[in-house]
Amino acid sequence: MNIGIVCYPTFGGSGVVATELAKGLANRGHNLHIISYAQPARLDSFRTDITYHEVDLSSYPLFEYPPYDLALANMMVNLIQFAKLDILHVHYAIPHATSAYLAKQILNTKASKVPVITTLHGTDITLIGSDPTYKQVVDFSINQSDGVTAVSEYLKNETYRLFDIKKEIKVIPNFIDLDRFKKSKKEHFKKAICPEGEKIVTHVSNFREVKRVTDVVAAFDQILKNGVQAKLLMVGDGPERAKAENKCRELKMCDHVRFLGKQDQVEEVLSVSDLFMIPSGSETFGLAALEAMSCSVPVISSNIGGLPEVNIQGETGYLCELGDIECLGRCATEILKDEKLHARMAANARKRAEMFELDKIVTIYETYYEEIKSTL
Ligand code: GMT
Repeated sequence: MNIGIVCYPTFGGSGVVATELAKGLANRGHNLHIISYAQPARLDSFRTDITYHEVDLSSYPLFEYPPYDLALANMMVNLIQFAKLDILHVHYAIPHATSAYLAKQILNTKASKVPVITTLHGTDITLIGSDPTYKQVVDFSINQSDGVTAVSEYLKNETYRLFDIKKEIKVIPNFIDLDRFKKSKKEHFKKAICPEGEKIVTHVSNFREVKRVTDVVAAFDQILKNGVQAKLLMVGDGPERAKAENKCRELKMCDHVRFLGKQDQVEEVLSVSDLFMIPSGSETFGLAALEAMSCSVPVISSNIGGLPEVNIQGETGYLCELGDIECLGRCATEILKDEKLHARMAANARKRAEMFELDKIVTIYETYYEEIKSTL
């Protein structure tokens, strides 16, 4: 099949899932076209079976806000016609599903058709998508897609709750490359960070407010106060980083915390980690938790959104109520102090991650493409 994938190019969430899906589909012999406003972070090497198309935003004196949605729709029309796309799969509803609808309308006038599939990822539904500024358009555009998928049961239910969706939403969870995300020996790295053999607690995110990075620092302070020799690795960057840094100054424990910034090879950091902490205020899936689990790292997460579908209470880690720092610190301490418990949870985490294995999930997408194509 010739498959068009539209996504955001950013490091986090939907852009990563879309690009890894494109690679997985290309590995099965499909021809992929990735459309975005910049080269996706995970599209890092040349391949003859994946073509990247950058949406060109011509500037014009009248355009204080250049109309990206229109430029994107125009590119969709061109690719559907000239690259003969069999499927157009858009990731994140805003504005991709809307541009796809417009492209379909234009193609109707040219007696040309392509099925459009929209994958809902998270804030396109739970936050910005349901904001009154966009809600009517998002609702309409999702209903106009030929197929709709969501990355968790939670997100599916939230979409039905927040919008008036007439379509059936299929849950296709996010996935993981088990060969890339596995525990590997990085002893030199561990030794450099923890010369005294301290435990490593890791957090990875884009440091937006929703990630509650100051909760990570506060919970880590509890771990230290509970007598665990440990270091905290904060991976990523974003608007809340300064607050997190201030928090560790305020708690006078900056010597135990390292802010590593954005890291391409996050699996190397996870390989030396003993525990992963993700206390988010909203998370429809929690890909970062799955990446940690795939590297055999137990997870302490908040008990919200799609996280309980990934991190299983008492098996792969623990879940705490939102903002319950005492619980986060206590549960983390329990795992870090008990070697047997840690080993059991680490093994369970990897086993759980195997259920989200890339190839398995790519097959589900492939089958879904065929199913939607056959309904047109
Ligand atoms: O909102 C974000 O953090 C980015 C967002 C995205 O769509 O790019 O992430 C969401 O999608 C990820 C991939 O499906 C999920 O793993 C994240 O849980 C989800 N984030 C939120 O719901 C906050």
